[in-house]
Amino acid sequence: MNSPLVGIIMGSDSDLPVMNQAKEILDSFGVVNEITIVSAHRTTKRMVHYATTAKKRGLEIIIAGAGGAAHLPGMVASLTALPVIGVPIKTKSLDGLDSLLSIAQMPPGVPVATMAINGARNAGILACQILGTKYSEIAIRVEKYKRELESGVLKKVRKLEKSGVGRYMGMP
Ligand code: RP5
Repeated sequence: MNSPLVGIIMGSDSDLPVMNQAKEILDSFGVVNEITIVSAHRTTKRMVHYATTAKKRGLEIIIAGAGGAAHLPGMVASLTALPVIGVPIKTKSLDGLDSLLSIAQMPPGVPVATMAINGARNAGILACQILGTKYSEIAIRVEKYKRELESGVLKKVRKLEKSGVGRYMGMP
């Protein structure tokens, strides 16, 4: 079996329903990945070990999701030269704005490519786009995905223009 190219990590198992969307995208693009829990605050030594050994283990991109005081993506980015894609997880108290700002507002020199709140699906797609610059077979799958997105919308355009708003929306 090929070793994983993308590592998906998250601060808690409560992040899993969102972060699994990144895995689903990577699986559908045929990108070998691994997924696990690494908490910046509760398992700090594990985080340091994961980030500092990631490249040696063959990972090329890390997708990191966290909520609240979401330090995982930034701290991992500080420990590795691999690109880190951050996913702010929606929180109960502040709707994920806390997570978004914690991940996006990185100091100069330590970037994290920050997705939208709960944007794990886009994290998976962005990882494939980055890998596509090196692996042509992944780039071809990304291009096909984009064409499918376009044709899905164009189908709706034709239906809307043909049927009008009322019928399109199923109004009586
Ligand atoms: C963060 O705290 C995790 O990423 C999670 O989003 C949040 C809450 O964690 P749990 O209390 O659900 O384990 O570290």
